[in-house]
Amino acid sequence: MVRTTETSTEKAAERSADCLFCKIVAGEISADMVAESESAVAFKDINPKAPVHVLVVPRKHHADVSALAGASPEALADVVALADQVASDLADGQYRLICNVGPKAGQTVFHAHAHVLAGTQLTGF
Ligand code: D5M
Repeated sequence: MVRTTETSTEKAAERSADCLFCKIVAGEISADMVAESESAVAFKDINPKAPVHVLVVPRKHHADVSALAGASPEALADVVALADQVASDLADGQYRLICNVGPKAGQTVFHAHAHVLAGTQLTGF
């Protein structure tokens, strides 16, 4: 099926009021930006767990990566591609990619994001 118009789900996903990462994407709250693409931005985590700890965030609002995957697999692929680029630019291209989905997984910010951890020998899981 050829889609010629945005679905209502996609329109609703543009932005969510009071979402911290929507405000960072919009430039209303500052962050240490390291990379960007058409559909995603990457900035340093405020509470780093590794020498390189970057969050890759889709520009459009989705509550978590599960919602992002359902609404826009292409945007999820863009998040992974930007994470890969960040790991090559800021480290040696070896990295761990973590997506927390839901409070039980430790998600605290309910705008989809991927943690890129790199720059050291990572242990544990
Ligand atoms: O990860 C949410 C992450 O978001 C957590 O590691 C802290 C980070 N965070 C929170 N506020 C900021 C700002 N203002 N800048 C950069 N990073 C931030 P989660 O997977 O939801 O637990």
